[in-house]
Amino acid sequence: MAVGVFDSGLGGLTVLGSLEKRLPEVPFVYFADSAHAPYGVRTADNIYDLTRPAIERLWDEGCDLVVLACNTASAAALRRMQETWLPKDKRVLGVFVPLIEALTERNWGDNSPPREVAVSHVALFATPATVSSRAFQRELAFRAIGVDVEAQACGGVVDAIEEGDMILAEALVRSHVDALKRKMPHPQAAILGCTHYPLVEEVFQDALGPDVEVYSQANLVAASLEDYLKRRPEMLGSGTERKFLTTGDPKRVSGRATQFLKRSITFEKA
Ligand code: DGN
Repeated sequence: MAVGVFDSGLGGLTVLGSLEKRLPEVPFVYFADSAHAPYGVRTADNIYDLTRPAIERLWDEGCDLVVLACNTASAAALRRMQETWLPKDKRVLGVFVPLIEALTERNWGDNSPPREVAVSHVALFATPATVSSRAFQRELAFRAIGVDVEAQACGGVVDAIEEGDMILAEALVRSHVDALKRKMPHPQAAILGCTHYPLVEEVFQDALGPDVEVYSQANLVAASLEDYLKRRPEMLGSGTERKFLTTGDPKRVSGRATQFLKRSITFEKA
């Protein structure tokens, strides 16, 4: 049984890269809904309607466990799926809870530094759909009481990355960080709430300055999946199978993916 990894496009590859490092003996099937990317400007209903068939396609590949390596889909569709649709023998995990847990642990965990240095001003960077869903802010308010969150919807960044236009992506990141700083001049931490953003993490860090702790998802999600699989060994397959599916043009998507993961990746038509 392979683990399915889903994103609207290439961003989930940042999560897949960390999953492969941490769980090299687990087979993975990656699904990129490139024909419909970006999801960040779509309505919640539309995102739900697109995410469902993608998950079903991963079930057809034998993936009873699917990681939604997409904050936009996790924010817009995951809870509704879990409440109304998912059969008992299937699991779909989202990506933002591990991040929020890391922040909560940082402030209140056993190994955390003393409370005086707790992080209380947090910047959240995510797609317009994730920001307007308020899913992050809701989870943070619920788990990390006393943390002040300022969200910045980063329009255009995912599109620029999908197009491979890293100069535009960098310029957009800098302007979104400036916009955030006008609302919250001194954030102590920043959450990169989109799986595409680790591809421009250095730009975020540079624009925010060295004193801001940047929380990026890929490693946190991989650690959380490893933990989950230890508790649910029946969901753990073995083998090193890697399969890459896309609803877009496989040749074009393979080219971009190869560039991002820095190894040869071949996508097939989903
Ligand atoms: N990587 C997706 C996320 O984490 O939200 C981007 C979604 C999109 O298509 N804009």
